Amino acid sequence: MDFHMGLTLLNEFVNIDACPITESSFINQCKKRLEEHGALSIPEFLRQKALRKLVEEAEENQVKAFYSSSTHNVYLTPINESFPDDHIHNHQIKSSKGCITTDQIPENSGLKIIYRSVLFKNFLSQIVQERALFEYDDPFSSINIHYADEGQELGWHFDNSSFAVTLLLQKPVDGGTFEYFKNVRNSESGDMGYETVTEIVHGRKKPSVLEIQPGTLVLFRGKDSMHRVTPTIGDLTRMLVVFAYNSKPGISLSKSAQKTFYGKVANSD
Ligand SMILES: O=C(O)CCC(=O)C(=O)O
Ligand SMILES: [Fe+2]
Repeated sequence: MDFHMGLTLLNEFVNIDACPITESSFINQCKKRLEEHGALSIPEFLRQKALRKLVEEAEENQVKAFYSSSTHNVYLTPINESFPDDHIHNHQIKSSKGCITTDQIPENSGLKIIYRSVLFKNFLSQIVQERALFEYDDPFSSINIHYADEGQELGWHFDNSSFAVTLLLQKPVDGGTFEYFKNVRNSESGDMGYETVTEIVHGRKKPSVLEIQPGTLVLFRGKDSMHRVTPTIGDLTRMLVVFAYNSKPGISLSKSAQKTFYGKVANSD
């Protein structure tokens, strides 16, 4: 597909006038904001009509969602017996949500058009400074929709991936707030940030809050920035799309992770 066809197709779903993702001044502005704040939100990224359609699709598919709850530490790593039980490394936190996978999203969905768009991938790769971005090789992990019903939350954690891309479809009546602290640990140097993590987990520090309305695109560096989503309040489900990319082709989520996150494992050779 050439540039103009690609842009015309994307323009059906994305508000290109307000978010000119192929223009270098817009790209540079986004890059700077991500570097400064560790998070970047682009409001009104989705067109109103596209948003309404995607909410409808997500609602229809909610019955297929795999609901799970887990306890984990903030690093999403196993308990380390060499630390005392009360060490922050072993502090257990609760998370729960529903999730549907790429294969459960319609082939003609705007989500697949956006996710696979070369122009969108170029936009992201320039902001996060990767040479190129690739979809997952397994049929589940590239695009997920997360559902958080009343009382469900994501506890404090660091992500395994170096950046995350999300798109909020539906905001609850209250709660469901994305809170974060920039650069709490340094995964490259191995600094675990235990002191700051302890302060945060015990509620002794005031987090930054990302204001997100439905239709907002968010880019986030969650590997070193600790974050959480507060419990949903009220009977309107929080619905959020996660676009996941790799910096190399041919990567699948491990079978054990597929089982944990999706409650199923894809056939593979
Ligand atoms: O729901 C969100 O806004 C963030 C999700 C998140 O942090 C994650 O999936 O790791
Ligand atoms: Fe996260």
